[in-house]
Amino acid sequence: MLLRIDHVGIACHNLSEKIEFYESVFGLTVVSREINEEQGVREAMLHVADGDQGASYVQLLEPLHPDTAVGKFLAKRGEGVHHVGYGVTDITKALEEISAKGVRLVDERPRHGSMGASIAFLHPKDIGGVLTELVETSRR
Ligand code: V0V
Ligand code: CO
Repeated sequence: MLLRIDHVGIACHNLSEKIEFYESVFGLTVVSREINEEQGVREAMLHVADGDQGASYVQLLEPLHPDTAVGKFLAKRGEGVHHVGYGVTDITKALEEISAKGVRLVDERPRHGSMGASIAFLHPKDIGGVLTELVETSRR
């Protein structure tokens, strides 16, 4: 069901500073920078590698407001890994299958994600404390 790791989402206070850090330490390149109002984030995707099943990225996330998913996470835990995003072929089918196994879905239906992808989150409390995202890419 899971094709690859699409991205690792990392919460930070200052997106521009964190981008510079990843560029200078790892030599990564920003391939997309977006504001997603629905998710309450300003985010950047930095390309890591290409594989048979598609590319993988680091996603840096800065909250638009304190009262957002990432804002609350930063207040509680500070900067660090926020979620793991896995590539799937058919996100609607994957959500049905996962839900049938008793895992709580944060999103019953896919939402709008970075670079035109369809995304949906699974509840961290049902995945051993890891906020998990499914990603169906459009064209990457
Ligand atoms: C919260 N919790 C987490 C967590 N966030 N555990 C692991 N990883 C995280 N990232 C825990 C938290 O410590 C609490 O546990 C419990 O869940 C409830 O948290 P809360 O602070 O009361 O917050 P809630 O319940 O209001 O919201 C938690 C959920 C929320 C997961 C439902 O963060 C959410 O809807 N996330 C999905 C949307 C999202 O994260 N968007 C930003 C990325 P204790 O302390 O009670 O034990 S957008 C993105 O990735 C995009 C656009 C993309 O990839 O394209
Ligand atoms: Co993400």
